[in-house]
Amino acid sequence: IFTQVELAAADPILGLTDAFKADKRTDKVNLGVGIYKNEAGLTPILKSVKQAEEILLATEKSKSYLGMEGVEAYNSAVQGLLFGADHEIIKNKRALTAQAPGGTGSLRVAAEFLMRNTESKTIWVSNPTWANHQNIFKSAGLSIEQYRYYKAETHGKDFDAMVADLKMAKTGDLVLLHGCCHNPTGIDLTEAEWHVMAKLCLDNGLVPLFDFAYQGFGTGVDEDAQGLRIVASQVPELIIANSFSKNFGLYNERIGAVTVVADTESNAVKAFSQVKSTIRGNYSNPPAHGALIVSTILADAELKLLWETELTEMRERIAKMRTLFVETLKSEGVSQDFSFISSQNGMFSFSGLTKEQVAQLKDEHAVYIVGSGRISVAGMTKENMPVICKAIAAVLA
Ligand code: PLP
Ligand code: TYF
Repeated sequence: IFTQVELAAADPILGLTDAFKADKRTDKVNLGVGIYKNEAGLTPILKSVKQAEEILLATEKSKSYLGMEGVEAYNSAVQGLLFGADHEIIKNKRALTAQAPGGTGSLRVAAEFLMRNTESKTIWVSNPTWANHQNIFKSAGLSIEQYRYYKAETHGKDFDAMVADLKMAKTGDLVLLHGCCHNPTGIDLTEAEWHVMAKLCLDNGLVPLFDFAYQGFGTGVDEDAQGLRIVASQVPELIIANSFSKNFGLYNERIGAVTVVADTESNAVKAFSQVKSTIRGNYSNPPAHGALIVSTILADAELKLLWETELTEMRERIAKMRTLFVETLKSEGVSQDFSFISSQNGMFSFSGLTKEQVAQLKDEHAVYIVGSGRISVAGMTKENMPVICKAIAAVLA
């Protein structure tokens, strides 16, 4: 049977890591995959996470199965981070949350639940969007449409085009919205634009599906939830898939959650029963460790403060690298204006480099970035910056 199987194309992002690992050059730099590195170029375990793990090691009594929805304390802590404590949605029990394996697993569960149980079978995603979105949604059977988002000429957003395209969406269609730190562009909606988006969804019966993978990497934990909270205050039904891979550095623990917000408590209960059924048919119940780490940290005032401090450190280091990147490009003789990079949010900078230039960076300079021109600023350090900028200057010359 396997003779007929076609070899899969390499993943546009993870395939780069494979190529990078196989590269024998010693001055190579990987700015492809979105993984946070500190000034020493390492991805260490957060201190808050280590301390939570010490507590767990001392107190955990059983490795028995979790329920399909995962750790209860974790799921309510997630709602607190998303909406803010005491939010109307929480008080009225309109939201129910299920722990899931990472943002990817959460998106997949959400998509499959929607596909099987609702009339929402088309999802609108931004052009461009995270390379895995189409893969996840197609696997669940959803049809995909794109809305315009990015304007190459200005290195900015084309909000009018976004609105114009979404006006063509039909009642019940899903709209994928990046909660903050849009991947790959780093360009987010403004407060006023979120209000327009909320009204558009409300007026046209569109259902927002939030992908929230970078809470705390933009401006702050609460600040980054602004868009979600604006939309949730006006649109009665929505879904959120969030991830703690980046903001807790829990990449390989695979920890995230899918949250369903309904107009009433009883509708939330019905929808959630089907979310659980979807989980049962996929992996039955989630692994516990990542959720216990997050809930231990969020339940302890001191640990929570330590986590917030560590998250701020990561965010501020990336911001510094953005500034240094723009400055170093200039000092390496690049005449094009790259100042737009300083105003982008999150881990990535959307450089505007062409496919050919990206290939040249890799082949001639061992600098790896994604084919779209997306550069992981989170992988830059003072040490590798000159190498990176010299290479970019060379391909732009
Ligand atoms: N969504 C976006 C936009 C992402 O960039 C990522 C990871 O890079 C994810 C979701 C999912 O992350 P994970 O499955 O590792 O939690
Ligand atoms: O860099 C990115 O955009 C992501 C990172 O299981 C990633 O693709 C890597 C592995 C994974 C999920 C996300």
